[in-house]
Amino acid sequence: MTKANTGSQPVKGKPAKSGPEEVTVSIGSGGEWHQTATGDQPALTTNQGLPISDNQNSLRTNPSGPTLLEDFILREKITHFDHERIPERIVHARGTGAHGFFELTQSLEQYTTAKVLTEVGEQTPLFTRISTVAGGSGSRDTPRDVRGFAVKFYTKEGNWDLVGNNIPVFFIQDAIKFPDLVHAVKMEPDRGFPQAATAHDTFWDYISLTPEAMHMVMWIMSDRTLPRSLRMIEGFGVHSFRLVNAAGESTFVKFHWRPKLGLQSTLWDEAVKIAGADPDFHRRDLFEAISVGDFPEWELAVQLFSQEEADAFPFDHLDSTKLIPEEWVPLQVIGRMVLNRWPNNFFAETEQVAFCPSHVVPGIDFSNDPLLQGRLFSYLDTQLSRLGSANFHQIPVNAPQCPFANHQRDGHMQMAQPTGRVSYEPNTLAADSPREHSEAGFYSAALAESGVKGRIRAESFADHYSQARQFYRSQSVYEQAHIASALVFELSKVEHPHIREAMVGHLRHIEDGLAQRVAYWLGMGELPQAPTTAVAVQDLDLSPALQLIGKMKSTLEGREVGILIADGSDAATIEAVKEAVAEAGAKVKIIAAKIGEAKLADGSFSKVDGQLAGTPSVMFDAVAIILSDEAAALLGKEAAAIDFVRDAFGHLKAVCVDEGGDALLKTAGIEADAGVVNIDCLDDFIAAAKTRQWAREASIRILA
Ligand code: HDE
Repeated sequence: MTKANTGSQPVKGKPAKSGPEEVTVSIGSGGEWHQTATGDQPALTTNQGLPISDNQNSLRTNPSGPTLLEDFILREKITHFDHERIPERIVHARGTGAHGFFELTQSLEQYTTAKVLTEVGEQTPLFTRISTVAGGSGSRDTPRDVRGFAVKFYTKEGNWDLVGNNIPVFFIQDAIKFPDLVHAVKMEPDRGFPQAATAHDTFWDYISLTPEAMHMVMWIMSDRTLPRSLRMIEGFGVHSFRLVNAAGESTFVKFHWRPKLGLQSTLWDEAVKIAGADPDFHRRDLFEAISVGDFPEWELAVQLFSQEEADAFPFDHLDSTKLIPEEWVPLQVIGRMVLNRWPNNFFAETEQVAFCPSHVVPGIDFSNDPLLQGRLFSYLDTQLSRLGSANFHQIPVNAPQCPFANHQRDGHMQMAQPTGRVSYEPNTLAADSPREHSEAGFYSAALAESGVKGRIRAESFADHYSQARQFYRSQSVYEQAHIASALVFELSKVEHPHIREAMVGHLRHIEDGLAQRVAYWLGMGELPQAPTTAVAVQDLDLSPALQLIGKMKSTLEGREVGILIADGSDAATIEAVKEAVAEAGAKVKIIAAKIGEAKLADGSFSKVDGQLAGTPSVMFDAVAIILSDEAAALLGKEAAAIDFVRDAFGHLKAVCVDEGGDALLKTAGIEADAGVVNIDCLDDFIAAAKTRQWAREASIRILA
């Protein structure tokens, strides 16, 4: 056995080695644990490969003496640690990523040469990162915020990055405004707060002076920004892109990701409480789903349209503050994305993955959307500062998975070792060196461009309110109420009355009723004047596809039901609920005030998965309360239990009760409605659990 340092003196010099190789754990002089490598385990080494004998004590001259500068092992370890962080992304800093594949189900050969969009049945590996926008990398998962939706396809013809969001429009029309927008939304520079929030003066000040943002404002104030799970959000490429076919003809395209599980959001109060209960709610959910093989899946759909069709739209298809309603240009589903592998290492992959909208493949091209044009520059630039080297494409998660070769050389952190004397092209000295490829190579769509140079905003970009109005009016009454409440919440946090007034002025162009609602709850006496508009606001046809509620699926798949029990609960009832829920495709968690096991009425034991205070009902899509009369009386005095049922009810969830459960509901002051189902009608509970109890909302919140 390796000699253990169990005495009171620190090890000085090399310990004598004897006996068989086995792990030895011993306590050193400072009381810390030492683990010594066996023959099967690699030795702990420095970055130069030098085996380390003691990883717990630095080099000193005596027990009370100073640490020696000579301790190169200490210095290497601490220096590396000091440099472990890289600059976080200026926006989208908090993200969650996973590997997967894209499978094409319908060829777009008529429109594009891109193999990833023409080879039906081919699986293209990919890496997807979903993010919040405003918060830092250590912020929470559930603020009210847009979600970034970035996909890197490792195609046979190079990497294609589709860097989108879960909202199909954007705040601004021109990239030159982006730094101002981001400075306005981020924490205010003099005070360093608020973190991950739009509810503050600088954001709304900027927005109130940016009428083109009003359509996006409707989206971000809707429940789209409060996803239940990252598996239940849509993704949009936002801009019009171009597909270019073999004849060189181009067609405009908008990309849409649609979740297999349907859309699902939380309510604001729920999102706030989830943030406290589990700041990693979304990341954990994705991690857990992938680890049990319940792989998240999205359909990829496209909207295709010609220049002539675009010319007939009452807005400009190059304006990213506009969308093309599905009712006008239907979505064609062309494939599916499955996320099936969690990264080996968060930093190496999720943090270092570098997306650039400029990464396209032959057959996919850009449009002249001025927002997209600016993005083509910004992302490469930001990766250089974030990852610190022009060689960031050599990091495994960023490297193409097809052959790639060129004459770019050297640079910070170069990993490749190209051989030979030729590092230029054309050349006569290296016959096998890489050359231009006239067939496989990328060609930009051949477009005639002319004009007078200037800082220009197209007149066709001038209508800032019609689609905002269309969006708001297309929502259900519940969704409209949520938009109004969100605006009241956000603007109530604004300290400057003139900013609130300016915002309500904009709302008047969207819908006077909305402006009135918001003004009322903000305590405004009179409705402020609406700002003048460059063009008249149009009444576009309503688009039900813009509703969130309309896109929710009545399903329990991918969802989770919490069952609150205690000692004395009925075993058969718990079993029946568990079975019915599992059959409907949801996960079940048993919650009790006491962790470990609960002793049920028949003497059997039930495993408890979560402790009541640490596993509130906000973690679930529906709940069941199964309690003995005694337990119901006891829990009636426990705030966490009262909150559990009140929140489940208040968050419009289905609640299943036995007699004891019903008693707890009564103690909590809940008046049962159609979404509160007795255990005898388990089928009704399952049906109710597949959706939210929207009709309940009017009984618990002022919707006017
Ligand atoms: Fe981004 N954006 N963006 N953005 N964006 C970044 O790149 C930028 C925009 C989006 O998971 C940054 O690597 C400009 C629209 C996503 O790593 C940065 C403009 C859309 C992600 C940047 C926009 C997006 C980013 C910060 C206006 C939806 C995260 C770190 C012209 C279509 C990608 C980074 C990931 C990240 C610039 C507008 C989506 C600074 C200049 C519109 C999903 O380069």
